[in-house]
Amino acid sequence: MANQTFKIALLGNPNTGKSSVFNQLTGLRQKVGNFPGVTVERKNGAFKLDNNTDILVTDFPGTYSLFPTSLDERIVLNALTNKNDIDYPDAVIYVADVNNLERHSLLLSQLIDLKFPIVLALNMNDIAEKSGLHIDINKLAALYDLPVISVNGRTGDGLNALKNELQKLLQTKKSSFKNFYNLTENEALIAKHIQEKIHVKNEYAALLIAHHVKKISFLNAAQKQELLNLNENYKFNSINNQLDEIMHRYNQFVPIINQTLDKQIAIGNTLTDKIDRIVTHRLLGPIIFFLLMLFIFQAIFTWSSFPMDFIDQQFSNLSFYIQQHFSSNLFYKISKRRNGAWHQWCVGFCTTNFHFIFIDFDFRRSWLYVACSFYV
Ligand SMILES: Nc1nc2c(ncn2[C@@H]2O[C@H](COP(=O)(O)OP(=O)(O)OP(=O)(O)O)[C@@H](O)[C@H]2O)c(=O)[nH]1
Ligand SMILES: [Mg+2]
Repeated sequence: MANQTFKIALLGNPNTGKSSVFNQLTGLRQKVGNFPGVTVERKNGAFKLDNNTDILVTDFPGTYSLFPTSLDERIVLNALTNKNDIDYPDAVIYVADVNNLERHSLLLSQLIDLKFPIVLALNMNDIAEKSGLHIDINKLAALYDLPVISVNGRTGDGLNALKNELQKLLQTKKSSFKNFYNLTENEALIAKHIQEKIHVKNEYAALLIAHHVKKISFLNAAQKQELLNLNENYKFNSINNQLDEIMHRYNQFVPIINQTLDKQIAIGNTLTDKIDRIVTHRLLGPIIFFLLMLFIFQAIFTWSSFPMDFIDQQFSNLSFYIQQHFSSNLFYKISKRRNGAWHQWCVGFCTTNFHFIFIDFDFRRSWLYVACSFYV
């Protein structure tokens, strides 16, 4: 049987552990290059799922959404909306930090609407365990209609299960039945035009192209102008529509995540949660705030005078000492040959500079007073 090769994209928000999972999958066998035409690093690697299945995996830059605000995000958008892109994936491993699942679901919901076959890898479970966070993975898998696997990017736990799910996914090519965003009438009309004009199969991909015409690198100048005219004809307000879409997506996935979260987590049991509960208490909070302010006020206006006076005193002593004893030291002996001019200059230099230091101290103290009075 001939070998099959599939392209896999590792996608997710920044810092979710994509590169760690990439290293675990490829055993650090990676080729580092740049995305075409830009200097953003591109990591490609390869591994075998079995004797007949080769995987080429691309570790994409961290992305918050497919509404790009940075070059990194623009790269991801371009790769995922263009079937001819060298990195266009057959399937996606979506790496999400299980501790921030809500925030990390925005991009996931967009990928689901692009109808990629996706396996969701929930990472950072060790941290979740410590904070008592528990997610019902089966329920999440059922509600998102995706395979969901717990992994640990550092230790490699769960990676075999992830590979098994990936293998099944590549055979079935099944994407989630879920649809997180239904296009408005106007958006659907624009998307339809774009689908016909530049042969885009997926409706949501066409909408993304309408939103970001100028940022899409695979369109030529004439195509861009044509799509910009189309947007104008339909009075397409991209920014407002993006905001509405984000709100709509949150309304869809937040209830799903709430259903899969263990109730204990909603209450919060970490040390930070406990401190938060005390300092934000309706009665205790203002009292703690007042005591804290009193402490700072006291520290600045009363207690600080002890070290300040001490330092002032030490500098005065030093200055006095130099003036008293200078005539017998080496400087004096050297300067005697120059009719005392050198000695006088040294004494002058020391005294003016000590004064300068004192002024500086005073200045700092005054500055502190001004800052504190302003703050209080
Ligand atoms: N505790 C814990 N830390 C992890 C885990 N996986 C990854 N990390 C750490 O998380 C940090 C970020 O990991 P990366 O693999 O660089 O994350 P990334 O998603 O590639 O980050 P970007 O490329 O910047 O988007 C690193 O310090 C990892 O060691 C995990 O399962 N548990
Ligand atoms: Mg990375």
